[in-house]
Parts: sequence; structure tokens; C-alpha cells
Amino acid sequence: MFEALTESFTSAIRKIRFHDDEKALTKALGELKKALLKADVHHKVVKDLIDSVEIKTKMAAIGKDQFLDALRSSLYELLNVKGNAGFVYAPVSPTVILMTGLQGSGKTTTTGKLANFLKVRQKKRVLVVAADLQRLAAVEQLRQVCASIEVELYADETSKNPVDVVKGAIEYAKKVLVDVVLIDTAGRLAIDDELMDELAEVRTAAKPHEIFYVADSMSGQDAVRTAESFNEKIGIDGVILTKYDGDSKGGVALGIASQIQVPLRFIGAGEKMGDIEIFLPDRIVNRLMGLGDIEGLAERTSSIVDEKKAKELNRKIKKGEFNFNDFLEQMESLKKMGSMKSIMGMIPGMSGMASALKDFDMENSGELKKIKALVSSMTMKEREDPELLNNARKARIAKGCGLTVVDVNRILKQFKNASKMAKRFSGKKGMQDLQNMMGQMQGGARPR
Ligand SMILES: Nc1nc2c(ncn2[C@@H]2O[C@H](COP(=O)(O)OP(=O)(O)OP(=O)(O)O)[C@@H](O)[C@H]2O)c(=O)[nH]1
Ligand SMILES: [Mg+2]
Repeated sequence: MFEALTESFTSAIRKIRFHDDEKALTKALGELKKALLKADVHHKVVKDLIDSVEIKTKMAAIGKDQFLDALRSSLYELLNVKGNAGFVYAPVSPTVILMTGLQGSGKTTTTGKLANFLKVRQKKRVLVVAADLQRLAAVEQLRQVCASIEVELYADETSKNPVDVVKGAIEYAKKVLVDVVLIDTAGRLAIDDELMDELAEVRTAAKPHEIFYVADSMSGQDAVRTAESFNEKIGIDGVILTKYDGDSKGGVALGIASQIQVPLRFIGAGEKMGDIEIFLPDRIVNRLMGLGDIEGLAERTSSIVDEKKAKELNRKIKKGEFNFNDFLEQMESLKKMGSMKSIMGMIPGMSGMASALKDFDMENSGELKKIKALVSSMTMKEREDPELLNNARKARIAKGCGLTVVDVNRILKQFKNASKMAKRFSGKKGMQDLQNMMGQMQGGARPR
């Protein structure tokens, strides 16, 4: 995420030296301007940003540090508009959030992602409400989403009236002491009066603390325009941009808050439940300037990995008891974390590597399929104790999973290395080792 934008900023930063003249500044600003316009940031937003950086740099005397400070504070001002940031809880539970947006923008998926984020990361009890009674199968879709993240769903398929459903849901939420209620609503093809009226009625019934507008970032400046008219008609408190993974330009995220004066709160970048990130201006500024976001990375990991499980795993690794079941589980959770590319950009100094990894697809990787086949051909005992694997067993397994013995040996060796490496990283020097390894990787072969 943000690779294109980060590249624009870091390349402008590289153009400025410690002590410099006006010509160098003009050149850096000119390049930045071109890059931002290319990234589809609205021209007025670009102009304001560039002007602000120029004035601030000149006021402090032209030089690299001054330029960095100016850029940092101008970016922060651009992103930090009046309103809440991240997820904000109401003083009295339950916090009620109404999810709105055009048809297909990603409301239902985002409702699930947000529920998962609040449940796993913030340990909240979440109730998701199915108030889309327009589209056939909408309730069923939401039910599947909720089942996959193990979050409770409130639905009433006999009802045709979302207002009744919402009233029932709020009453229930209060009774069973839910922390957060997320209401998924019907999509609108365009802003038409009938559906707007329905939304207004739902709003009256739900009395939400906040209304989130879910916008498809791939629709570019259209996303900004529709968010603006939703804000005029219904009033919105936050924007969530979705499908950011498919938006190679990404500039909408930079401009939307200042353009409509409503803060951007979350960004969705992928179809999986873990593919959501909280949008906090100061963190994003660091990231855009190529400084990474370790906090965000930790959050991302912990929204996937169960803390208790992580501790247990750590214990096993240290004792050398890491087995094939753990291995498979780790692979699965890496998959849930989303693409490697989006993760790399969060590690300081690694943003440049993100583009090299863009084609590395965990889910469809042939290697991962082989590993899965291999593990599923093992007996339970073998999975728990890799030491059992003698030649006869290896031959049986190879047959069972349709691989050659050479393949089986190679994967087993990989597993041994992974388990050794894990043991190393679990120690005190772990992070240092990991960084060294990353450094080597950067100069080494690219993963396929
Ligand atoms: N790549 C990608 N796909 C997404 C993302 N968010 C949602 N989608 C996909 O977009 C499609 C529509 O998502 P939904 O969540 O059903 O959208 P919706 O707004 O609820 O749609 P309606 O209920 O019909 O109005 C689905 O295929 C999702 O998987 C995202 O961040 N990235
Ligand atoms: Mg939906």
C-alpha cells in the first residue's frame, strides 16, 4: 500500500541536499508535483500541498532537514481534518456504526473486516446487523462473512423492513451487552431519493454514533464526489476507502479528507478479512516519507495471530518442538495477512522492496500447494514428530501426495531450516538477525 505515493515523496526528498539553493528546491517541488498529479491526486490538493511545502521550507532556509520538516507538517495538515481518527468508542456502549455506500463499493466485506479488527485487535464484542434487505442473498453473504470471523450476526429474514431489523438489533445489543454494533445497509446504484429516504429512516432508528461512507478507491475522483453528496444528504463522519490493492495510483487517499473535510478512517486493500488498515495521519505521513510503520505492522500481525497461540508457538519453537502442524498453520496465517507487498511497505527501509514482491502470491503459490499436499499425506504422528520420517515413510508420503522423493526431501529440508531460523529469531537477538537477513534478501534473488 502507498508504494506509488511513497516513491514520489522519497524521490523528491533525494533531490534535496543538506545545504541547497532555490533552484534545487524548485526542481524537487516540480518533480513532486508531477508525480502527485500522475498518482491521481486532485490538482487543487497538489497545488496547496506544494505551496505549503515551499513556503515552509523557505521560511526555515532551504536544506534537507527543513524540506523534510516542511513536507512532514504539510502532509499532516492535509490528512488531519476535523473529526475522529481511527475507531472511536462512544462513552456508553454499544457504539453504533452505520455503514453506507454505493452498490458494490465493499460495504459488506468492510463490515466484516472492521468487525474482525475490533474483535481480535481490541478484544471487543461485536454484533453485525443485516439491514440490507434489498439485494437477494445479501443476508446470506453477510452470514458467511460473520461465520468466517466468528462474529455474531443479527438477521431477521422474515422482515422486509430494515428499520424494524435495526430496532430489534439495537434492543438486543443493549440486552446482551455488546460493545460495538455494525450495521450493513443496502447499496445504492446512484444517489436516488427513495433509497436515501430509507437510509434516513434507518439512521433515525439506529441513532448511530458515526456513519461511515465506504468508497471504492478505483473509481478515483468519483469516489470523492459521491462521498461529498452523501455527506450533504445524510451526513457522514468518516470515509473508508476499499479496493486500494487494485488502485495503482492511490492518490485519492491523499486528497479525499481535505476535499470533503471528513477524515479518512480505514483503508481496505484486499478481499481477505485481514486486509484492512487503520488510517492515522501521523503514521501514514511516516510511511509516505519512506520511514515505515512498525506499529501498523504489529497491529496487522496481531489482528491475525491469536496472542495465546503465538505464545504457545514461541514456547514450542524455543524447545525445538515446532512441527508440521505448526508449519502449516503459520503458512495459513501468513496467507491471511494479505499480500507480501502490502506488508513489506510497513517495514522501515523496505518500501523499495515492495514492488519486487508484488507478484508473490501466497495463496496460489505452487510451492505452498506442494507443502500442503505433503503434510496432508502424513500421519498425525509424523506431523507431530518430524524425526520419525525415515526413507520408507518418505517414499509412502511421496506416493500419497503425488510428489517425487526428491521434492519431498527438498521440502523437508526447507522445513528444518525454517524451524532452525524460527528458533534463532525467537531469541533476544531475533530482530537483529531478521534485519540482517532482510538486508541479504534485498541484494539477493527475488522470490518468484
Ligand atoms: N480486491 C479487493 N476487493 C474488494 C475489497 N473490498 C471488497 N472487495 C470485493 O468487492 C466486491 C463487492 O464487495 P461487497 O462487500 O459485497 O460490496 P457491497 O458494497 O456490500 O455491495 P452491495 O451489497 O451489493 O451494495 C466483492 O467481490 C468483494 O470481495 C478490497 O479492499 N479489495
Ligand atoms: Mg453488501
